[in-house]
Amino acid sequence: MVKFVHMADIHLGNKQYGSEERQMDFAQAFLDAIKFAVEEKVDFILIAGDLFHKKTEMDPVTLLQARKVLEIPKEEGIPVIGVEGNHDSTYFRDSYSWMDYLAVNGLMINLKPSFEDGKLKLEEWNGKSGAYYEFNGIRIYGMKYYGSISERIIEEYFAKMRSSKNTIFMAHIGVEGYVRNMYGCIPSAKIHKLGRKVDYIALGHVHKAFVEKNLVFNPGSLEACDITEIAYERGIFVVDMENDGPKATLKKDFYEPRDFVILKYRVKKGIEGLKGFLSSERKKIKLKNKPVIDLTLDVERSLRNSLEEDKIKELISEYFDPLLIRLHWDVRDHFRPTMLDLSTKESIERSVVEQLLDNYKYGKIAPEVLKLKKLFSTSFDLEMVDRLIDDLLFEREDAKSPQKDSVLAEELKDSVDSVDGIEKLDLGKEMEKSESDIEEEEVWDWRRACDKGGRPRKRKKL
Ligand SMILES: [Mn+2]
Repeated sequence: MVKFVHMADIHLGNKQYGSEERQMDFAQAFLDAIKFAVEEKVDFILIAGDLFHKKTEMDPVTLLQARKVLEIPKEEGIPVIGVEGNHDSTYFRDSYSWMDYLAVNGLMINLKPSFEDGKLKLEEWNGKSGAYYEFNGIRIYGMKYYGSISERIIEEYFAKMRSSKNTIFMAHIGVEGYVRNMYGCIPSAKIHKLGRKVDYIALGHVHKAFVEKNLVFNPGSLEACDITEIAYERGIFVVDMENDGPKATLKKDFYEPRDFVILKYRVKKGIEGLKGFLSSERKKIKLKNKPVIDLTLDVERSLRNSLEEDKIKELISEYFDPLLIRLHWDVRDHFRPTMLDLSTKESIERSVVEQLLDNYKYGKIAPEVLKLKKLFSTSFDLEMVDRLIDDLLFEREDAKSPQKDSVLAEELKDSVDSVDGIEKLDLGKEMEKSESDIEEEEVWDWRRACDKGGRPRKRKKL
């Protein structure tokens, strides 16, 4: 019998609200989860994506946190097997990720497929790369985040995976219906189809725990990455792989998550009323640690200026001893705004969005953003739209990085072209070369560290 722990969405390096303490929280949660797994004497640990919060800017503290924690299972000889999430890598381009870095340093196994002539290949982990890993007869397939083409890639996995007992499929992908933001999610049935070939589907991406038919398992994030996630159930799965299927338990008590208190107060007179409100709210809540206080003040414009933020924060501190305070103002006017007709509304919206994007030098994508906004305004949920826009900006920021030079061009082209159906990037000057000009050459090349299958690079003869 094999025993393992399945976790996901660690988000190391998430300096939430600019707070270093919050960054520590995320690392503490990871440390406690890993320590718990080691104490449980598991055979291996699965991390189903989003180990890190940011795919590019790595800071020394975050890297140290990852290394220090992963050294614990390494010393115990417990393999940590992961896949990259949308926060760990870009899916439209095959670049070296921080999880690759950890893999090269022997701290984890980072599973992903390779592509040859546009065909997906599932190869065994060779110490550097591979799409599956074998442990005592258990085979674990890993699929990194593929965004909008996930459904297609899953089909290819399905076609190529072995069909036998004791098979695990791990991927960073969401199942539709659990959270309002469906970005990166696919219909449940598409995932369940894999059940014909595998016994345990280890997912990550949706920050809320769920289980479907003792087959699909999603543990949720370790910490709340967003105020909307506070009420979600989350944890890590402890799983015994038995002959009649997996026996999984969602564990939550290995770690004490940060407390959040969300308050909304309508200011009627002045600060006096707020005192009473905070005092009575404080009595209602049991706190385990210094909380994040999120207070929205609903106030009429005429009263707004009489309220000083510092005073309010002082009051909150008195009652809650918070880690940090988030104040939001909901300022109302006496008069009702005139109703605008639809086209005026649209043009105002357009100029606001354009201006906003221009501030970040993203003016060019304003039409796309507006399109998205319009698309989603039909099933209207502003928060979901905003998160989508956020994701869009994130991808763009990544694409802007100055790596598109000639050295990487060839490699980039390989990886982009290999997955047909993805929009092809125009990489400019296609190098003219005949077969005879190219020879396989052993060169010391840092890129070989993550070269799939350790194939030698092809180099042009001088
Ligand atoms: Mn995540």
